[in-house]
Amino acid sequence: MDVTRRDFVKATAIAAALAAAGGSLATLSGCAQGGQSAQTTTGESQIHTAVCRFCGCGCGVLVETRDGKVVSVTGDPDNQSNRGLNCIKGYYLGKILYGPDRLTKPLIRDDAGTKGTGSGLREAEWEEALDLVASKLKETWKADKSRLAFWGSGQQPITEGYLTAKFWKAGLLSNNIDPNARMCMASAVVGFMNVFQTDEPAGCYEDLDNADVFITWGANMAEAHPMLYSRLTAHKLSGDNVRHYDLTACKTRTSASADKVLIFKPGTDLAIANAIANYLIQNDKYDHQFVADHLQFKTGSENIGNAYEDGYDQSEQGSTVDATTPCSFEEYAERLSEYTMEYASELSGVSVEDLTELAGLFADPDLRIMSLWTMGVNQHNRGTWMNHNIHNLHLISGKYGKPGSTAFSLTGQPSACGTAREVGTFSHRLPADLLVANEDHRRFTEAIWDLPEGYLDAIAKPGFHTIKLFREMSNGNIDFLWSAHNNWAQSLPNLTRFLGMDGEHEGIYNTFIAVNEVYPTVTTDYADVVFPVAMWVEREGQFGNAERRTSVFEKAVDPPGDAKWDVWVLMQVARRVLEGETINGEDAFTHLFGFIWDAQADGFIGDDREINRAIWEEYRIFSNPQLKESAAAINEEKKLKMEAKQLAPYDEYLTQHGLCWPVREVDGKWMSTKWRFANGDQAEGFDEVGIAQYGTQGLAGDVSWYKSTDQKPSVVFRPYEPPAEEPDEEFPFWFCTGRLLEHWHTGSMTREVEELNRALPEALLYMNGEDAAGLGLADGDMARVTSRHGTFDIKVSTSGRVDPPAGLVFAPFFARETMVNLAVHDYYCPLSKETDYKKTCVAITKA
Ligand SMILES: Nc1nc2c(c(=O)[nH]1)N[C@H]1C(S)=C(S)[C@@H](COP(=O)(O)OP(=O)(O)OC[C@H]3O[C@@H](n4cnc5c(=O)[nH]c(N)nc54)[C@H](O)[C@@H]3O)O[C@H]1N2
Ligand SMILES: Nc1nc2c(c(=O)[nH]1)N[C@H]1C(S)=C(S)[C@@H](COP(=O)(O)OP(=O)(O)OC[C@H]3O[C@@H](n4cnc5c(=O)[nH]c(N)nc54)[C@H](O)[C@@H]3O)O[C@H]1N2
Ligand code: SF4
Ligand SMILES: [Mo]
Repeated sequence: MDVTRRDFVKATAIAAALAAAGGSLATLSGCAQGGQSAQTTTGESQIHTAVCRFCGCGCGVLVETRDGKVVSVTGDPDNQSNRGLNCIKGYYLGKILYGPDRLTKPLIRDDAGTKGTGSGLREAEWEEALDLVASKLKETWKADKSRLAFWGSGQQPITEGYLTAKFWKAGLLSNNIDPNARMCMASAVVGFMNVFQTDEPAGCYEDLDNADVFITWGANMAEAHPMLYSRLTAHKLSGDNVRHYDLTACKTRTSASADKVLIFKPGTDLAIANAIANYLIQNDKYDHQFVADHLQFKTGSENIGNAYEDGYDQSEQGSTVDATTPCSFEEYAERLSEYTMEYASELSGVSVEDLTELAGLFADPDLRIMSLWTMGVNQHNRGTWMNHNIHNLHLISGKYGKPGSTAFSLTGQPSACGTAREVGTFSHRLPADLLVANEDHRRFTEAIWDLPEGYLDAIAKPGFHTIKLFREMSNGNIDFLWSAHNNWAQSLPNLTRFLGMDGEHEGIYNTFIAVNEVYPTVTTDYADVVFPVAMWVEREGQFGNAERRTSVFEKAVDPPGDAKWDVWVLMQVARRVLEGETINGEDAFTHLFGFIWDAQADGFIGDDREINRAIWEEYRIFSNPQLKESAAAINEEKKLKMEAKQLAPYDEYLTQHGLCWPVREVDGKWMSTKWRFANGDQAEGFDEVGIAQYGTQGLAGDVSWYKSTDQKPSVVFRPYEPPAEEPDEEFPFWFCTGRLLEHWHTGSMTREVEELNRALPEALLYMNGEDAAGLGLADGDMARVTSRHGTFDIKVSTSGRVDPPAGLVFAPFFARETMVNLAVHDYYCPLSKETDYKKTCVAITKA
């Protein structure tokens, strides 16, 4: 929907102010191609509402188009997540569409021997490329369903993820589908499931405006969540003694705003959180009322080892890691008691004084504390446990579900929360938090998808999680792989193995690989077929951000050349693969997708808006919590009578510029929920409609947290256990990897934007000055970084943009010429199966 010119001028003014502070305002006059500069065109401009396709902040933006081109992008003042703010990547968003290397024709590799060489792909027509991929998929599917897979993404729009899951799970009856969010949010998800029995981030961005204390637990918000970071610093600067403690393995730009920077040894955050919890209990400073009214306590499996071996998940140790046992508060306290300040200080290197100061904050009942975390906590060999330990602290101190007091898990990708977690693109999930292993959930899903009862029993067992999938591929056990919205050949860990560069695991050369992409990447270098697709606002879609806000981005321009919408590609392949198959006596493809695709005309039944709306309305049926509970009710009433309660009708997201689920209809108006797991009266002084007044199983209007002990949030005792690798003589440095502001992940999009590329042209190894000097390395020297898993060369910097303590080095992973993941190990958290990109041990020499 178009917004008025006045709105746009307002947005531009706000954006200009913010950009001025950052030193730049991107006008996209250079965007237009084909000799048409935006400055010389005379056509009327149009404004479209959209949402940024980069980070999980999920900033709303307004996209200005003229003569079929995007000419500017500014913050959307009416999107309540960012209220007009943006960061530098936001301002240059329009330019990502027009990079010089944009893919516009399907590509086919005739000789698998050319994989990884940077050549060997030829241009082809759609028909040939689609027929080839569909025939390979069908062949594999008919021969052995365990040998095919789809790897998706938290950058896939919601309706696209939903449809992919439906094709893979109901169409192919395969659970071999997993997203890159496995490498990103899985630990947070398992944490939420264990604590709240549902995967629902609790707080919202307004907490940033209300907290007295911010604690970043290894989150580099200044580089990775810039809009939220500016909201944090704005609140801090507003006075009133707002404090920020940056707990981190290395100093980053986020440390700049901190009153205290507490550097801890990697992995010892587990002990720090436990020491604070222990302090609260020992000093009788926990919230007695909150503990008695709302919480249950548990212990879990311990000494769970590390997922080194391919067979770990099936081993006795690996298969029992999820087990928990109820315990009393006293037992929990007893287990915590070894975590004295002295013990935590000895492990972490943070002084007893500083740890006690931190504990004192949680002990003060009047302080509102907001904990924020991202990959430092999730990409952790005990990532799920560390999520628990933060929740535990906030729960026993009663600092939960109150505006300004919350444990806030930041999401990384634009739709990590919205797509990957919501619509069932994980190997163990069905849409809306449902699980393949749960019989009732399968019945419920069958009812919505109109499948015969028992149909989905064929997929009752979870498929391959990401690392299992790529280990199997490298072992030669995957014949067909399709990926979209990711660049796995650069972003996966342990690439020396997965790309067959160890001379041992060369399965990748025997796997038929199809990739949907917008630019050439390392992954397309290994592809047998590349489908060129529409990017961002070249079609309509939706993202769900870190505060559960779903926003729609409208189609603003057409894709270039022969590029097509990912959904079009999916439907074309699905139609070919499902040909001759039936469900309930009807053509299987039409049965599953007839609501958006006309088989006779072989095309969509409507425009982008209509297709998205139709998919959304089907997905929305899954979100009725009442119906989730009882399979019997579902089968009796059947889907036509199901009335979705937690998501709004599609068009509401357009008119309201995004809504946070659970969405409720109050007096005919669809309302966002700001705080989850909150008791109504804790929210006094705040907009009443912003508070979710119900627990997991309850409905809107239920004012208690949870109905029964079973449904109360769980505090689970999780001990400190050491990282998978620790520095030794041979590999004496911690190697931490991550992000910097200007680039997005593997750089495939941001390096196509001249201004961003110029601002940060190369990936550097950030070192402590003394470490560098000790190795005879000066700034600009090439270093060789070697781990037990692989090696790469990189230029050294002691500039301090990331300023590590002695013994730790940091590098970003955006540069394909500097493949840091060749050396990063692939050991994962045994509960979430998320890998630890933060703690590989390496040796460094002059190259
Ligand atoms: N500019 C930009 N922004 C992005 C992205 C991007 O590619 N570019 N990607 C987005 C995505 S998908 C994600 S997931 C986020 C990631 O956002 P972040 O997690 O904030 O960023 P990273 O650079 O991955 O992680 C660096 C942090 O890891 C911490 N760390 C290292 N070891 C440990 C440890 O043992 N324990 C703890 N607790 N912390 C540790 C460090 O202290 C440091 O603060 O960024 C999002 N935003
Ligand atoms: N060393 C190291 N590695 C990491 C991490 C780390 O901290 N350290 N973090 C991990 C994390 S948290 C994440 S989330 C992953 C991210 O890893 P990936 O998701 O694999 O990396 P991206 O570069 O985001 O890849 C997205 C791709 O989608 C393409 N694309 C853009 N628009 C579209 C579209 O509309 N359709 C399709 N089909 N494609 C499109 C882009 O060109 C881009 O190449 O990286 C992981 N890898
Ligand atoms: S990259 Fe993140 S902070 Fe920057 S504009 Fe996009 S969503 Fe907002
Ligand atoms: Mo991520």
